[in-house]
Amino acid sequence: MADKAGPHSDLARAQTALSQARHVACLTGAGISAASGVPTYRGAGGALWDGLKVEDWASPEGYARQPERVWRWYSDRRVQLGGISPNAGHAALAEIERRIAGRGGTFTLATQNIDALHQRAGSRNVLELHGSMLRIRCCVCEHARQVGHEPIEEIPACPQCGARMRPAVVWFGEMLPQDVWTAAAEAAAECDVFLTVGTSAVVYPAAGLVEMAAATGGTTIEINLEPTPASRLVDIAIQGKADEVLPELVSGTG
Ligand code: BJW
Ligand code: ZN
Repeated sequence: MADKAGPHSDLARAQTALSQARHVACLTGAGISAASGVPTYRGAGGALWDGLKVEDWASPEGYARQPERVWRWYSDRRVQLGGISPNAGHAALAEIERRIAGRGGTFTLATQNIDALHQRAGSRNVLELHGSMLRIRCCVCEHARQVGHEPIEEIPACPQCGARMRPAVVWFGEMLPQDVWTAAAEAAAECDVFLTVGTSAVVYPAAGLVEMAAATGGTTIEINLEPTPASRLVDIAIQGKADEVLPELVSGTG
């Protein structure tokens, strides 16, 4: 749990930095959704699906090899997502955005998560670095559409070109959406405070956002259950659960 002992604790320093900040950027990962019941990929509480690592499934090669199995995996996850809710960590980030926007600043939330829980908690300026489980797109042409939480048993064919549809997420070896990445990189480079929350900080280019923020002089704060490669880069590393630490951070922030 975070050291809450006094005015010089990590939490107090983070609260002070956030109170004074005008431009705040945040990177989130699977750990922020853990308290909602979404399994993480790695680290404490990390999950394997059917005994396989995420790298085995989440790639264009994995989909080409076993399309039905990978499609079903995403369909099951989408259905599960319909039964869960954002947690206090998501709510706290939405509250930070309201406060910063209320005093004329900017808050940019770059998330690696594909679960749309930040938007459901009320966050507005969300950049989905790795896409969304609630969208599917054609493997060949530009066609894409939103989907809900109902199961889709069969892989649909693209209504425009007939090719196979796929989840509109970013798999290993694929580029992030260019406009989304550019906006996230700019926010990281220009912010006064950068928060990295619940990410193992091993998947690039997203993990590079912490390095960008650290290099340009903003105060960098990590919130994670355990140390990560980002821990040695940041000014303040708070060990604890995102759904507990973030509300505490907000409660002491103007
Ligand atoms: C809590 C908590 C609580 C728990 N409170 N904390 C070397 C070799 C091979 C490849 C590469 C390489 N170097 C770089 C690459 C490229 C690769 C990469 O980074 N690989 C590394 C694994 C080595 N990156 C890519 O391929 C990316 N594209 C790219 O680089 O394009 C350029 C390029 C193109 C062609 C060739 C080469 C380069 C794309 C990456 C796409 C990642 N996609 C996934 C799957 C999404 C779809 C799906 O979910 O199905 O995105 S992988 C998976 O990892 C998912 C996540 O967004 C991502 C990051 O994970 P995250 O969010 O950090 O979660 P975890 O589980 O790792 O960590 C959770 C953390 O929370 C832990 O630290 C816990 O302790 C903590 N925690 N509970 C607070 N309650
Ligand atoms: Zn198509």
